[in-house]
Amino acid sequence: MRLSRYFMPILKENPKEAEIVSHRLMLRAGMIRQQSQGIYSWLPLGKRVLDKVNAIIREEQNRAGAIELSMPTLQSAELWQESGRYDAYGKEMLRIKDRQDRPMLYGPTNEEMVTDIFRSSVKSYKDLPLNLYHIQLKFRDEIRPRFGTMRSREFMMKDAYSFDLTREGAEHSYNKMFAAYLRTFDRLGLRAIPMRADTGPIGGNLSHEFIILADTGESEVFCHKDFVDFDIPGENTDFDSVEGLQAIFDKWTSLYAATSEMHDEAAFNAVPEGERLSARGIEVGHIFYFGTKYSEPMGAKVQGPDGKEHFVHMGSYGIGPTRLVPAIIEASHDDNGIIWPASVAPFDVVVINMKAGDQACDDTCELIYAALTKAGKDVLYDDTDDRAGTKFATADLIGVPVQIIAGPRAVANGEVEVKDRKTGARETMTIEAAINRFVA
Ligand code: 5CA
Repeated sequence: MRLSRYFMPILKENPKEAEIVSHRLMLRAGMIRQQSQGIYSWLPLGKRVLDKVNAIIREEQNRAGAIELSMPTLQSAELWQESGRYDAYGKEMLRIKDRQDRPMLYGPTNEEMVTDIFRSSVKSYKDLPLNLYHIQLKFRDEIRPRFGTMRSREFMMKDAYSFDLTREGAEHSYNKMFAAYLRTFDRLGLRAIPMRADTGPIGGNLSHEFIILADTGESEVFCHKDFVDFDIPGENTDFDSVEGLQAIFDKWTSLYAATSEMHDEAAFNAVPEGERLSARGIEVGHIFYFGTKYSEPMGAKVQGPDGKEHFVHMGSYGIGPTRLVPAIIEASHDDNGIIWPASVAPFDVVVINMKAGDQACDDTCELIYAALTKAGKDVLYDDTDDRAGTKFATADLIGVPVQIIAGPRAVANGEVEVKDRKTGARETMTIEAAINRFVA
C-alpha cells in the first residue's frame, strides 16, 4: 500500500476526549472515528488490525471444533419473549419497531436465536456435540460507554454456543473453549488469566472471565501471581481428549483467581502474601455454562440413546474483538506510539523513502516494496513528500514492527537502515539483506 494513495488520517494533537492511552493512540493513528456516542467507524488502518485479530480468533475456534455461521444483528422480540429475557434484559436492549409495528431488537447476544436454529433441525443425540459461532456486531445501550471501543454501545463479539446431551458433555465443550481462549489471547500477544466470574444476564453458575492485567482496566481482580508464567496449551492440543482438556482446566483453575463480584477475601488471604496479585484488569472474554436455561423454555431437545427426549445442555462463549484492539495497545505501547505484536500488525513492514523524488531513493524503495509484496508481506510504502521527521513519527505512531529506511547517503552505498519498532535498534545493511530478512 502506497501511503500517498491510502486513507490514514493522522492527528498531530492529542484528542481531548480520550482518557486512556489506547483511545488516544487509536484516534491519533486514524484507526477509528466516533459517529455518535459509543458508536464507531473502523477506518482502514484499524480495520486491518481488527481483521487480523478476527482471523486468529477464527483459527482457534475452528481448531477447537466450533463451526462458523452468521446470524443477523436485528432479531424478532418473539424469541426473547419465549426465553423470558425480553422483559428481564432492561434498558441495555435497543428496541425497535418495523413498519408493521412488530417489535424487533438489535441483538445484545444470541442465545435465543442460536437455540431457535438448533431446535429447527437437530433432533438426535447423534448430531451432538455441536458448537456454532459467529463474529458479529452487537448493541448494548450502556449507561457509560467510554474509552473508545473498549466499552462501546455497538461492538463486535465472537460468540459461540455449545449443545450437548449431558452435563459432562457440556463440561468438555466448556473446556474446549477454555483452552482455545488461552491459545487465542496468547497468539494476540496477551497474557489473559481466567477468573471465576459472575454470570449476570446470561445466567448459569459456571463462568470464567478472561482478564488482562492493566492499570486502566475497569475491573478489580485478585489472583495468584504464578498465573503470569503458566504454560499455554500447544498447537498440538487434542481437543477430543476429555482427560487432556480437563487437565488444562484443572491446572488453570488450581490457584486463586476471581473478579471483585466473586471475590472471597478469606480464600485470597490464604494465598501467601508475596504471591497475591491484586490489580485492575480488562475483561476480553467470558465463557458460561448454563445447562438448560434456554433449551427448556424454548423446547430445544434431542432424542437420547435411551429413546427419550432430553433438553440439551448449553454454554456460550464470548470474545470482544473491538475491545481486544485497545487492550493490545494498553499492553504494548511507548511514548512514541503503538507497538503491535507481529501477529496483528496492520502491516508487516513500512518502507520509508526519506527523499521522495530522488531517483536512487525512489528506485530502491520501489524495488523493496515490489519484492516484499511479492513475498506475500503486507507492506506500507511511505512515498509521500513529507519531511523525514514526520515520516519517522508516523511510522512509530502506527506501530508497524519493522521500518526499512532509505535515505540518499545509504542508498548511494547500496544500503538501507532497518529499525525494530519495539527495541528501537537500527542496523544498516545491503538492500538485498534487508529484503532477504523477510523473504528467506
Ligand atoms: N452471550 C455471552 C457469551 S457469547 C455474552 O454476551 N457474554 S458477555 O456479555 O460477557 O460479552 C462477551 C464479551 O464481549 C466480553 O468479554 C467483552 O470482551 C465483549 N464486550 C461486552 N460488552 C462490550 C462493550 N460494551 N464494548 C466492547 N466489548 C464488549
